[in-house]
Amino acid sequence: MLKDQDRIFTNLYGMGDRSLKGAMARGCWDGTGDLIARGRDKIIEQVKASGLRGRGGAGFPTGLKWSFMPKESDGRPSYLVINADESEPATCKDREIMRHDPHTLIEGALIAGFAMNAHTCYIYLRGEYVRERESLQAAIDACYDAGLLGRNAAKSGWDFDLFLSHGAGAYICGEETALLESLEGKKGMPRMKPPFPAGAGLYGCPTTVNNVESIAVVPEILRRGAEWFASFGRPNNAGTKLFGLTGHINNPCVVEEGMSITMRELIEHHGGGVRGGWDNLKAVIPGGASCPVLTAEQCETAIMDYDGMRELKSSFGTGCMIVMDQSTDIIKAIWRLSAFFKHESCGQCTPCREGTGWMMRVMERLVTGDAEVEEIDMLLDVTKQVEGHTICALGDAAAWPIQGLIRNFRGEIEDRLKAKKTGRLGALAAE
Ligand code: L3W
Ligand code: SF4
Repeated sequence: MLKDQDRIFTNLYGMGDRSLKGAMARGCWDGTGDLIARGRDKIIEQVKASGLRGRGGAGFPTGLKWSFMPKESDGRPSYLVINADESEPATCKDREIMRHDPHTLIEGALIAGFAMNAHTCYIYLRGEYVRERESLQAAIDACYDAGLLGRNAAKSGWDFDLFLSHGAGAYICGEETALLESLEGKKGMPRMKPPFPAGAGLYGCPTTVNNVESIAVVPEILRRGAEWFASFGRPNNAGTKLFGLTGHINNPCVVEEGMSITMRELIEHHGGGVRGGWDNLKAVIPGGASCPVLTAEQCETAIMDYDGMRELKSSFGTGCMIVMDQSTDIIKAIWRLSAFFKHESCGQCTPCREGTGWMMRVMERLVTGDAEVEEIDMLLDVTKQVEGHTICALGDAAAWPIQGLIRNFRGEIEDRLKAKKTGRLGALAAE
């Protein structure tokens, strides 16, 4: 278990004064100018050495991403964009940072902006995050008043402006290039990659898009040292991490722990256990709607990190899980995700626009038991036609949960279809 003194996010251990004064009392903004004085290369080197990987879902190495930005300006400005469009079902970890610890994010933005030669940063907020906007805006205003933002920010010699931009409720705007389109005032539709944002991002200029948590941990990494951060978790899976626990557990929460903690430890120690006890566990979606669902047996020893989830043919995603007990209709639960992805598809590429609808409709027939058994493989085939054939990851995200369901719960699907044929479906539901 992580010790309190190793937790970065203060709200989790009861020191939640979010004012600038409160943040400073906790060590935030302490010697920020000195951290920046270490220089661009040194900062990026330390972020690389810390092993920090992007906390938004893809886990791309943060220091490496920063190093893609041009060191010198070619006449175009560079931008830092913080992805606060936290819309993944069951994911609400960044919300905690913005509500309770906005200064960790703002200080991180200044340091990251300097490291990437960016004088301007935009934080793109999920449309529903009204209270978070208020909390962040109050913190930003306080920073401007105190000279921590604006000209010669925090006496670092670096001019740095930070603006909030509020989304309008579209999930797809969390995809980094759709987000950039939306920031530019256009419809939030993903762009083809490459070019990656580091080459041509906001207004065609070099841009790095990072998740809130990825940026907010940076000041502490620099203060305490890359080795300190890297000491948590396994190699390739380093650091402390915000985990979200939702669903059929006794104590839904967001908690900071070291990476590579076991799923069982998280659920039992922080989540207060599965409703009805561990033996009542049926399945867990480990890190966001796109992450294939795991069986109770897999969860027994599952390690919550990138490699642990990959070994189970799932993914770590945002680290925010949905726990489901035996009362769950797992086919219906995954159908619900299919309906979500169909609704959120931006519709610009055919495999996703048409495929999400097809997948949802076949899933619907599996839920009611009206499909033929052969349709299970047909559905699997449709997911393969969508996966990897779309502009952005939403197509993959829609395919993976269905693949996980078929891989891990095929027997349950087949039982339902057979039960419908033999008229036993109603009886089964009552069992
Ligand atoms: C330069 C290269 N940059 C990659 C950059 C790229 C991006 C980052 C990761 O999807 C996933 C998605 C969701 N040169 C580069 C390069 N980059 N190669 O690295 O890129 P990528 O394409 O691997 O992922 P992505 O498009 O960012 C994110 C999954 O996360 N997810 C989470 C979703 C929701 C939230 C939320 O609500 N907070 O994050 C959960 O699983 O499905 O697969 O910056 O530019 N050669
Ligand atoms: Fe839009 Fe779906 Fe294509 Fe992504 S995969 S660009 S959401 S249609």
